[in-house]
Parts: sequence; C-alpha cells; structure tokens
Amino acid sequence: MTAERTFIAIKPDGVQRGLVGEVLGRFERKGFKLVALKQLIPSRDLAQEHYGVHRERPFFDKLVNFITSGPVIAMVWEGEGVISNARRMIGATKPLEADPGTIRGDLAIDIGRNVIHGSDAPETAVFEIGLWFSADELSSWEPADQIWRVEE
Ligand code: DAT
Ligand code: MG
Repeated sequence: MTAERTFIAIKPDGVQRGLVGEVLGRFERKGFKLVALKQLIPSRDLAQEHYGVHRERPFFDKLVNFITSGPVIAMVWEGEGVISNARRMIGATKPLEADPGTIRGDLAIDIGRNVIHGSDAPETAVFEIGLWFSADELSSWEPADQIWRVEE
C-alpha cells in the first residue's frame, strides 16, 4: 500500500523571492517525506490543465500568466494525512486572511502572489501528481530516521 501523497508547488513569486528553502524546510521539519522534486517553467497547456476547475473564473488568464511567468518548484510529499495537513500548513487562499504560522499567513500579502499551491482533496492530488510527474520521477524510500517520526 502506498501512503497518502499530495502535490505541492512553490509558485514563481516564492522562487523569485528566495523562499524555496523556507517552504521546503517547513515540510521537512514537520516530518513528511519528499518523494519528488523538480524545477520547471510550466507551459501554458500544463497551467491551464492544472487550474482547469477555474477556467470560467474572471481571474483565470491572469492566474495562468502568473504561474507560467517563471520557475516553479513542483513536489510530491508523502505521509499520513498529508493532503489536508499541507493545506492547513499553507493557510487560506487570501494571505491577509491566512492565520499567522501558516506559509501564506507568514510570507504573503496578495491573493495573486500567494507563494504556494497544495492539492485540496485525494482525487485532486492523484490528478495533479499525474499531471506534473511521470511515475519514474517518484521515489519510494524510507528515511533512515523514519522510526523517530512514526511508530510502525
Ligand atoms: P487555493 O490556491 O487556496 O487552492 P483556489 O483553488 O481557490 O485557491 O484558487 C487557485 C489560485 O487562484 C489561488 O491560489 C489564487 C488564485 N485566485 C483564487 N481566487 C482568486 C481571486 N478571487 N482573484 C484573483 N486570484 C484568485
Ligand atoms: Mg485550489
């Protein structure tokens, strides 16, 4: 059985502002397991598929322009409850409404520059991981100190 996995991306604002280490560090320190990571400038096709549910929204074109404007760090993180817990670590969509202590609450101001994406449900996670990664880009591995994070 494969443990729960989620798709997380640091958006171009986060990369440009030098926040990659800060964001990665939070997931690492929490104890989730990194199973894939790459940097890419997404194509418009990829961005439009990724944000397909927002296709009819007035901000869609702006959103696609933004996410394709520079490098994105695409990642897959694994662990029990990682999908919903990553969303809690990320915070509310509007950074000014995101709780302090969350990534958006601590690091952002503007809804269009909110640093990070995280899958919002199990079906979304499966779709987004498959969209951004091929199966051979995902590593199954056991961190040497895993026993100190979770009891078997
Ligand atoms: P989230 O990223 O928290 O899952 P979402 O899926 O509702 O939020 O929207 C995707 C992204 O689109 C969001 O991170 C920022 C942008 N966005 C959402 N609502 C917006 C709005 N009203 N105006 C401008 N951008 C918006
Ligand atoms: Mg969303």
